[in-house]
Amino acid sequence: MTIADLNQRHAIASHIQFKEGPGRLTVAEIANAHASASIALQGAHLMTWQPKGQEPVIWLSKFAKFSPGKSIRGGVPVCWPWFGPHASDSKLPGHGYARTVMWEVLETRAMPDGSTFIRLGLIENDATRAQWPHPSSVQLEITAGPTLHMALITHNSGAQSFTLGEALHTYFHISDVARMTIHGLEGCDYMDKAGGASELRTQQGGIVITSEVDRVYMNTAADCLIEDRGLQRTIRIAKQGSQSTVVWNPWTAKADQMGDFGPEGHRGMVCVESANALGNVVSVAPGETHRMVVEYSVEALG
Ligand code: TA6
Repeated sequence: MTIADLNQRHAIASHIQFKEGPGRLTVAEIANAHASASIALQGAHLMTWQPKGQEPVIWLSKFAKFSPGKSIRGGVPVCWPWFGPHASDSKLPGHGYARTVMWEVLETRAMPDGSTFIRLGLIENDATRAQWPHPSSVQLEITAGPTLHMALITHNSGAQSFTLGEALHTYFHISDVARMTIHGLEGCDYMDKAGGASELRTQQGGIVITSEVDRVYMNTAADCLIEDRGLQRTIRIAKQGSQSTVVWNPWTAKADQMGDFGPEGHRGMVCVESANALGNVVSVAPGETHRMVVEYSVEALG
């Protein structure tokens, strides 16, 4: 569908319109009374969300690369239908294929509270079915307003159960990693993957980051709070349908190696990802619909 067709069918004045973005990617631009946001149709990739009167809440690298089939550094990459490396085929893309294929706009709506709603669906093709031979569909619902609400909805339309790994791999904007503490995971067991390790540990106290952190916290449905002393704000991450929370900061060496963080770019971000990964992967029965939902909000520092 051309951008003109998208606007003809789905644009809503004072809410949402469609434009050609960087790398000629088609982008939905949301601007309403409460917030602004932008979403690349490739990967249904939310790139920005900024409530009125707030600093951006979602981090997007100034050095992100925008090109067809390439994952964008920052925003909310959709990891689906597996998280991390594929269980048996290392040739398949890390974190699944959903974030690098085209999604279509299924619906847009102006919400009664002034927020903007958009629903997108992944467009399957022979290449995706070759990687994931399970009759299924996946949609992402986004409501952008004073909070950001996202629902990743998987339906099993086949006759066999399948095992699903998933994450909303969200990059949050912070003042500086040295002025930030993450609460909500105290006492939680996690798989520590930093430096390529795989060590089972238990979280003691809040999370303070002073080197590479790559942790999959398991069996937790808890809200997380990113306490940012620099911006004098707390970002609340509430979730449903997710039993894993991933916390990641690549630190200097890994960020430099990845090449799209920019100098010291890692200092302004932290990933807190709502997921179902490792032992928390989900079995979806025939005919079942599984929803993983997050809601992000900003509060004054308590
Ligand atoms: O969620 C953390 C993680 O799995 C890290 O191990 C790192 O690979 C990160 O995701 C980013 O992966 P990407 O494929 O987006 O560069």
